[in-house]
Amino acid sequence: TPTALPGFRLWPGLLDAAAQGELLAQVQAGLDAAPLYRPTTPGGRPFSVRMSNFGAVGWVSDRAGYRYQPTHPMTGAPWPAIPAPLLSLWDALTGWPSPPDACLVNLYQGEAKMGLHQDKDERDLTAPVLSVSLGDTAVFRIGPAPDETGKSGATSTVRLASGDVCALTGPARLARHGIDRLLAGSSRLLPDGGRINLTLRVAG
Ligand code: MD3
Ligand code: FE
Repeated sequence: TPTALPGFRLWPGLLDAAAQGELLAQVQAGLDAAPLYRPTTPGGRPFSVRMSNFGAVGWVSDRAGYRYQPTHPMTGAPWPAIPAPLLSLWDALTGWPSPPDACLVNLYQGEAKMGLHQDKDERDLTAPVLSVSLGDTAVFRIGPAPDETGKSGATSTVRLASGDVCALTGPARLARHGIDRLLAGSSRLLPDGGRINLTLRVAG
């Protein structure tokens, strides 16, 4: 189980309904300036998740590969600022000495999912990642990083509900993880249903 995965910490329901609503309003305002779009893999396949970013740099994927860049790939504009409540959470929960410079926004609707992967595109892989979930509950899958021989350990699942916050530090930072599916209709936070995940990183 993930409790046996050192460096994975989960705070279930850390954000109450009021805090979720305030954060969502700030996220929606940011998305007005930096619209969600559907990236493609380097191989040209569209993601089922729609994405945008806040912060000095944002994670993008296209035929040229995965990278962090300072502008929105469709509008060319700089990404909006990271909402203040997220920066406060980062300080309170991670204790990391520098602030995050990237906040990836993932929107899951319907059958959207994210395959097992590792996050390796950030400059400093010792810095934590902090994730905040809003909307429908997701089935999150996580397992240890592959060992020296390339062998991967068993994965297990954890439900991530609206208002849950999790941190990935130390050995969990390179864990394999993904989103299997949503539990449709489990939250009424998003007007059109679905789930928004916000991940804070030190990327640049
Ligand atoms: C474990 N997002 O954006 S959040 C991603 O729900 C990503 O949208 C998922 O995987 C989502 O890269 C999972 C929880 C999470 C985020 C980052 C991690 C778990 C992580 C980085 C390393 C290990
Ligand atoms: Fe990830």
